[in-house]
Amino acid sequence: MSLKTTLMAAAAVTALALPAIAEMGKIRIDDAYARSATSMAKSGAAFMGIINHSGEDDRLISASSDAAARVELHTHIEDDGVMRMVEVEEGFEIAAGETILLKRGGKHVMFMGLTDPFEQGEMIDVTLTFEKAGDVDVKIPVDLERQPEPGAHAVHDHGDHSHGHGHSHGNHDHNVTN
Ligand SMILES: [Cu+2]
Repeated sequence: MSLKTTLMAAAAVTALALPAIAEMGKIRIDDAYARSATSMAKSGAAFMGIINHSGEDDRLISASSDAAARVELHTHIEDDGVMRMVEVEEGFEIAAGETILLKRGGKHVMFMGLTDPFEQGEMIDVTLTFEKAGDVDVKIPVDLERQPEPGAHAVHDHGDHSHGHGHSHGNHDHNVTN
């Protein structure tokens, strides 16, 4: 190859590569959806994949939305054999090039004090704030019909505890994510 064609080939590659880089955000949100347990629920949750395309480790540190009075980052922990959700104040770390999954029975974005009940097909505007990438605005569709992914700790769903044990279910609010 002559020097001239080499330079032209290099220029062509650069011209092709630049728009792709410009379009590719450092953070990509994949397959997001939001739900609440019932149409009367005062709280809901959102689930998604978060892909860190940047070359550096990042961290989702907070989320905000007009859809609820408070938006928190939560996960589930097992406490005495019972799954319980807790706020994760340090947020969710996403190593460079890695993907984390927010899913039923695990990490999630929690909406507390819904402005309006979630309605099927409605879009929720959410701002995810990352330590390095900054604010990422996402529109998250409400999907009340979606079933938990396989392996999403369905065994910890408390639905079948209501069969004849007669104990109180007063703290079942956390089931909203299951
Ligand atoms: Cu929660």
